[in-house]
Amino acid sequence: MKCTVCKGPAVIDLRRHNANFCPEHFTKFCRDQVTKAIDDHDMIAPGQRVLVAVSGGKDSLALWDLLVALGYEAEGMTIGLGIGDYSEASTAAAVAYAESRGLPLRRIDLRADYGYDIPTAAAVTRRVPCSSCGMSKRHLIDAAALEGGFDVVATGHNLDDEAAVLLGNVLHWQTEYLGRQVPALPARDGFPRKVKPLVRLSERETAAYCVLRGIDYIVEECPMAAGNRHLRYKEALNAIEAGSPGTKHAFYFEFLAKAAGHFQPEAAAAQDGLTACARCGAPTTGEVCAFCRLVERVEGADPVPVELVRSGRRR
Ligand code: Q46
Ligand code: ZN
Ligand code: ZN
Repeated sequence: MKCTVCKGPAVIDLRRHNANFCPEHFTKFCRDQVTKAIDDHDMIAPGQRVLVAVSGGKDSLALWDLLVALGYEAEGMTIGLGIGDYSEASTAAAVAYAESRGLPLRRIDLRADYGYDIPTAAAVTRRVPCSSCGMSKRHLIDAAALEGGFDVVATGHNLDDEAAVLLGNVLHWQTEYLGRQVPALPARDGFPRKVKPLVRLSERETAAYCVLRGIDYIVEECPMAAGNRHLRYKEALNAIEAGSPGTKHAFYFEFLAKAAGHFQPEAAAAQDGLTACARCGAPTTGEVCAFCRLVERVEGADPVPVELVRSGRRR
């Protein structure tokens, strides 16, 4: 297998691009794809400060590395979710990367700073862990970005993630979510600008990028995700992609080009009438935001071990 660019030995084949790359040209390919995503969707202007949401997985570490390589001033932020060994290993990977590259990393720990963790929140609220987890992460990253004066928040969602979320939103015709499923969400009262610079890269590509760049990422997936709908949608799309390379890319980018705009008025309307949370000032539809209500409910509850939540015994 030869590199499509230099004819040297290739280390990866990308069927949807009908190309093979050596390490040097694959790294360049990744940078070019991120540059194109940033340019096409006006994600980050030169000189803007970026807060990168870092989990310690391949996507967020590849994103941080790519943004720094492209010359952006990108600071990391990681949140200790308290999901047993998985969270410890995630934080360790984020810290190790930041230290090895001399990059600034902000750290929050849900248990130490807010008195709860995700398994306990899931058990007390009797909802799937990803519900309180996603909400907590969004709230804390938004708040940190605004407090720290960042221009934009960047997250490591890749093409596989976005295509799977799109499939879920289409299967259930979640029109409000469809209107918000864009790679660059503008800042609005109380919300920072949010961008997804990896939307043109697949998860196989972000993993290969990390290996070639010597980035140690946490390989295990979150134990709370096992068997969830998002993973089933990914598997379904992978099966289609295997027979027709490029399908995921077409599904997502043709949606952006031809359909997303139709749903935006509905998404915008859902944001009307937001006021500031009486406790923390974050935008909310009620008097107190969902994060403050969650903290009030779960703070001080006896910690629930990960295994109990995973096995469903507390749900
Ligand atoms: S960390 Fe949190 Fe994810 Fe784990 S509990 Fe769900 S949302 S799966 S990206
Ligand atoms: Zn090459
Ligand atoms: Zn609040």
